[in-house]
Amino acid sequence: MEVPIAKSLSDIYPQDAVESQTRRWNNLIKTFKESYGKLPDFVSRSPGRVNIIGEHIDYCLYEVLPMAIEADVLLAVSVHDQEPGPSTVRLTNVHQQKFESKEFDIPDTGDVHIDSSTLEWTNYFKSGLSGATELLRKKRKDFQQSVGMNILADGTVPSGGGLSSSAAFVCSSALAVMRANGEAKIDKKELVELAIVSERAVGVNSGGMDQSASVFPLQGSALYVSFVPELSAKNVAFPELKSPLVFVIAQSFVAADKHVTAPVCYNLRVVEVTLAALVLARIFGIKQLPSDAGPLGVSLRGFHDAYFQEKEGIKNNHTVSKAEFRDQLQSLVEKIDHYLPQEEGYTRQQLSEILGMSIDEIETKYMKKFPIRADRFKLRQRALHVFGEAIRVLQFYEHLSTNPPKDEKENAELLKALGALMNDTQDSCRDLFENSCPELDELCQLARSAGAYGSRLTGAGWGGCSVHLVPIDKVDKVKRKWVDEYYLRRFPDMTEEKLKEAIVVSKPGSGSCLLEVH
Ligand code: NG1
Ligand code: MG
Repeated sequence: MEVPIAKSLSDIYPQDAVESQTRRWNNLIKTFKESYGKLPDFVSRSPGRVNIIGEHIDYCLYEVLPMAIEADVLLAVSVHDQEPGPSTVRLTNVHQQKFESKEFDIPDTGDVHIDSSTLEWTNYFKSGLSGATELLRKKRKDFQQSVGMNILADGTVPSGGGLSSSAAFVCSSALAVMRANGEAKIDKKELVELAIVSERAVGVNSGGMDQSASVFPLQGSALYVSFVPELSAKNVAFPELKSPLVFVIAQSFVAADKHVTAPVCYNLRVVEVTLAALVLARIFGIKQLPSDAGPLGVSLRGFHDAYFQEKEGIKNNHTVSKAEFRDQLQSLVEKIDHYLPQEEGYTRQQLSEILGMSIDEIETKYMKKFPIRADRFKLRQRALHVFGEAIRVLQFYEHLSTNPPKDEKENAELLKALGALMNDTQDSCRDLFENSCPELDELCQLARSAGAYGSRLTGAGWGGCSVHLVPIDKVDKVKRKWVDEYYLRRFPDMTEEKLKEAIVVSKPGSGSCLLEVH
């Protein structure tokens, strides 16, 4: 499947957004002309995403269900004709005051140096550029160095907010570099895979959900993303409903940027779920966990598949039915309950005894790649969340795949069932995975009290965004509740502008695309 070339903005945005997006587009083109004295050759676009359900399980290689949102990153680009010597890249941003312009040369080697110790907005472009350069070298034996470019960026995905601003930027950058170097047809899967590798280069070891949800989606559908046996994505259309599914996204405004919380939180969870896989393999006598795409080389999914292969002779566990897979997960939840009873986290010493490895070996193999600080590792809670969450994703998927409700009553029952799964995810994130925070818990409680069917944090958590499934006739009531009892109370001097950014009603949007500029 190729990245489409949009003929007009109504190919990309929902009808009621076309007018405002046209104004934004005209401003982008005008500002580009002012900055670089000519029209851009093309614009590359990649949206942010909201994860509907399936939290912190993508790097465990379990399926997730995100959707693209309207907010996105637009990169207007003009290509330098290739003069000999280093090619220059100029980057400016429509939000001049926030993101200062940058210029850098791509050396003759074509290699791009990324200093991921600084939180430079252009690092995301550089990571997309280095990923695309690598892919182009694979595709063309003589490819060495990308052409130079003049770029104007306009991003509307709030950063550090759990809506994958980073993935949107990396994907739109990689797409721009591929197009600037003459790739007419760009395969979506190749683009996602290069974006996943690129984003890891800027220091966050993401699972791959964000990049998939930014590139693959078709308008009006959610995306069922699978990571085994390899990355794949399937559009899942929402059923035609009398009262449509409205997802409302609310910012907590608690800064959850993973570059800040990562050493303490996000990457610690990656270590904990990896250790859980290793310990479970040991407990159930699985000699060798298969190495897989997990950020640290093994995953709970890898343990899951190895367990059923060894205990029930299921050679290729990727071919079992969703119902059978769910039963397997349910049986794993019961096993954890019994075999991983320790509530307080496991110490390095205990891990060393269970795994038969020295503490030094465990640290070198699993705690060096991403710096973490912890004395105990809560294997039980993290594994219970992951297996339970994988079950909820399957249940949510099944609800979406049943035939559409035939009357209001069935319609409401479907929305209630979807919402209940989202509420269960929030409870599991709060109590087992411990990646919520009081502000997110409050936003969820307020929304439910005002009529939301389901409310949960979305993205990494520890702040950032929440997502709510709200009956269309309750949206205003939910917004009012938040403004009165959350935003104005916690941020009394919040401007109207900021409030507008706080709450976003989002319909399932379309993924990456290119736009020609005439
Ligand atoms: P956010 O916080 O939206 O960037 C992060 C990861 C995802 C996934 C979610 C938790 C990155 C770039 N993305 O999403 O892969 O693990 O947390 O489900 O780290
Ligand atoms: Mg991100």
